[in-house]
Amino acid sequence: MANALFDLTGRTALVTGSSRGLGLAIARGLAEAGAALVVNGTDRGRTEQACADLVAAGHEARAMPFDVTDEAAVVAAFEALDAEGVAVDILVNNAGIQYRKPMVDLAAADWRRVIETNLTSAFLVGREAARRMIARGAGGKVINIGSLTSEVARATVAPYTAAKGGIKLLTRSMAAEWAIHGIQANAIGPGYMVTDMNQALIDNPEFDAWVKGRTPAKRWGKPDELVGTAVFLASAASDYVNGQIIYVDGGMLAVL
Ligand code: GCO
Repeated sequence: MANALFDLTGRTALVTGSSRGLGLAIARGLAEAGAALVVNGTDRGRTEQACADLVAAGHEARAMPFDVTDEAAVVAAFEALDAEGVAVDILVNNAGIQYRKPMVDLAAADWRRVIETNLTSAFLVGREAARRMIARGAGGKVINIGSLTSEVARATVAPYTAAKGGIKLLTRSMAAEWAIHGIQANAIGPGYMVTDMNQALIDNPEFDAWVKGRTPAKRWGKPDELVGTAVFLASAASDYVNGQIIYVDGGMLAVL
């Protein structure tokens, strides 16, 4: 019974930004739970390599490189999947960038770039996926990737924080509109994870010490530690869970 509840066999998952980092770890975990994967990234070579690695590991996967901030590219990608008969049952809106600068020094163009990549893309891709999930009448799963900054702010990452705060309430908006169609929209809030995006922080002795001191687990998280929550939210085990954000943060948000 337990295995069937978490079994993704026969489902297809699109994970945006899955050519590396958290997205790739989540894509690999969903594949290991039985899902067929649509791997996405802006870099064609890296996306195709990540896809090839999944196939070499015995999983079903296809590469679909497109810019999640480009509405026309998003629509075209879903139309290409339609043409191939590929129905996205599980969408993970993971694509995101970081840009660290005090707001007084921040260019409007950089603000917009982060908001577009980290928040607007989740709307654009979510809209296309939900249109098709609703038309099919078979429900679906949307998992948005938030952050500790969906709840609290840190200086010098304002656009990222505003976007991730928006992800939390966009998730609830998706739940409000799509739950009636059997679509469960939820979010995952990773803590400080070991990723390329955070390498500069990891390499900073003061910041590294702060993360380890501030986190009850006294360590950075590993991308694979998001897989269990992702499989739960992608599976039948979460069919009555909607509009929630689950923090995988070693306890950082739970304590002062
Ligand atoms: C930063 C980090 C954070 C983490 C993560 C925490 O500059 O503080 O990049 O944003 O990546 O989002 O949940």
